[in-house]
Amino acid sequence: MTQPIPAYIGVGSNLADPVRQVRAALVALGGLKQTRLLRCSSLYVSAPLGPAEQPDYINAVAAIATELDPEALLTQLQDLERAAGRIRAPDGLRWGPRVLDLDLLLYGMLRQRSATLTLPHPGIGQRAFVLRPLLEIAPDLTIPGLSPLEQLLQQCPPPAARVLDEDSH
Ligand code: A4P
Ligand code: MG
Repeated sequence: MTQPIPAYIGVGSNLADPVRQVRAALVALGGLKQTRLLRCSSLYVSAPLGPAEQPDYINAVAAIATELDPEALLTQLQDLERAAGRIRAPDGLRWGPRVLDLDLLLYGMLRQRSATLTLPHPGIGQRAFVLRPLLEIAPDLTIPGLSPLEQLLQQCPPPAARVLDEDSH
């Protein structure tokens, strides 16, 4: 019996009713095999990072405890993306619009760089739409190799991220 590892998943969507997509993805994370959902952040709204002519994003972060190894977890996340209708074109626009994006932000304290998986996720330290929800659910979290969350957020370039007013949805 392997020891469950705490991991953090970044959830993002800017197509096909993004609020619904993100909520459904958070539920789906709770259904992954050998995995327990520990915490979910609020939903956050931000302007797109990357090409500007696409809708705003809804983002959230989930904390899980998993017995899956990192590669198996990534495969499960990609299965959920596919199930949500995401089509990953081989020549797809970098940072283009998507129905659902699930990034493995952190897997315990693991640091690795392989063809398929970089940990911590390379964007984690410069994205308010990741740092704000992380700070909400895990304020004391240490990201291997990086400054404390609060400090990263203070130095973070645009786009800014704000909590979604859930009453309006
Ligand atoms: N990969 C390597 N490491 C990881 C990891 N830690 N987690 C590989 C997930 N995937 C990882 O990802 C491309 C490849 O990265 C995968 O095959 C996997 O093996 P992808 O999801 O197919 O492509 P992508 O998401 O389009 O590319 P990229 O560069 O990962 O984009 P990001 O970093 O996910 O950014 N603006 C706002 N406001 N909010 C957003 O959420 N998201 C993006 C996408 C752009 N702009 C955004 C947002
Ligand atoms: Mg991605």
